[in-house]
Amino acid sequence: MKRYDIFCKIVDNFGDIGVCWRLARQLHAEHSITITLWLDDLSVAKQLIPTLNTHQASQRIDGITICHWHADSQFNQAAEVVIEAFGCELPEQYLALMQPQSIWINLEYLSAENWVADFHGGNSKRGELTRHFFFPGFNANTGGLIREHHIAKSHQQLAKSANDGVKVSLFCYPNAPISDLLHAMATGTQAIQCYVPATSVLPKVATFFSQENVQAGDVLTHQNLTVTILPFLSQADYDDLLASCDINFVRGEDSWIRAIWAAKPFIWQPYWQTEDSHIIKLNAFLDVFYADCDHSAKNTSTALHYAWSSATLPEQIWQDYLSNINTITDFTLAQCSQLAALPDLASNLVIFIEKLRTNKI
Ligand code: TRH
Repeated sequence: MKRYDIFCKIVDNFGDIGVCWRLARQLHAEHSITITLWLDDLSVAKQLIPTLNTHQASQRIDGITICHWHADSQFNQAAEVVIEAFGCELPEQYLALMQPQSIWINLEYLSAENWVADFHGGNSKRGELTRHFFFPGFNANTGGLIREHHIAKSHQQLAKSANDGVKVSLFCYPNAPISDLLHAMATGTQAIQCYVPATSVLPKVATFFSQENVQAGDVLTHQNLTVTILPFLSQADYDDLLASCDINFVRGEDSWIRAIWAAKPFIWQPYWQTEDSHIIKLNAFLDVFYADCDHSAKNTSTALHYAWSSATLPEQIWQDYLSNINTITDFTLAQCSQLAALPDLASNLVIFIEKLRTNKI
């Protein structure tokens, strides 16, 4: 059995663990690879993996060995393949155990920008070791997108809910114009059921409903809008929420990709970066994803994305989006199928590693 070690530092938010956990499970389940996932923050991870025991230094979940990685961690042996997630910096003692033939991969962040294809597969030397850069991306010249093999089929099987209004899930950074969106939903002509997993946006939701605070289990109504506060869900339950809603507000990296596979209209909020780098990422994605979309549906999707990444969201932009929702729904489904025809990230990674192992790159 092949063995990979994955190192994941939870910098902030949930994306680092979200991507690493998904990748670890897929490499194990679909490629029969023995995975040890080294995690520096078990309590954040527990929110996505509820069965995780935060007091245990090492444990096995879904066939993955999860180890707590901390400043005093001691390593006896390095795996043949080491995946460093998002430049998290491998421990010095572990690096010292690695050999020149060790396969060291740095898994990079996802972006739809053109430069990604040029940098994917590049490498740099560190002493005798070589660090290879593996970039996720939206075309065949990149590492691809994380997608489990069962995904498309399981979503096709989901029955469309009838007559209970437009179902929306809301996961975003607190700086999004949340009150504006809730206001637009409340005053629109269509009934909206909005599901909000408990994250840092709850104070904003509470303020909109003139409450001191809101919590999981609360159902709040204003005009045509009903908001249901959910607990923070396990990753599997969150995936199901995306698949069962009509429109998904997502953010960061992992929920963004997952919204694509849910094959429902979605609005992505990139993680805020200095010098408007996140807007460059947003532009690149909108250009790639909506390139072949009907003019009006494209304009309204683009307008909603830009407003959602700014301080204000004019009511009309949301109404225009809803007016185009059937076209956007059909288009998103078609895009999902097209992207799902490309090889997935885990398979690309395994092939890349095999080529390195046999000196074919
Ligand atoms: O949490 P994020 O904002 O993570 C981000 C990105 O990864 C970004 O690239 C990075 O720079 C920054 O963190 C530090 O969003 P993301 O990537 O969507 O990760 C959220 C994960 O949490 C995803 O795997 C889905 C999961 N999740 C649940 O498991 N349950 C929930 O209830 C919700 C709302 C999310």
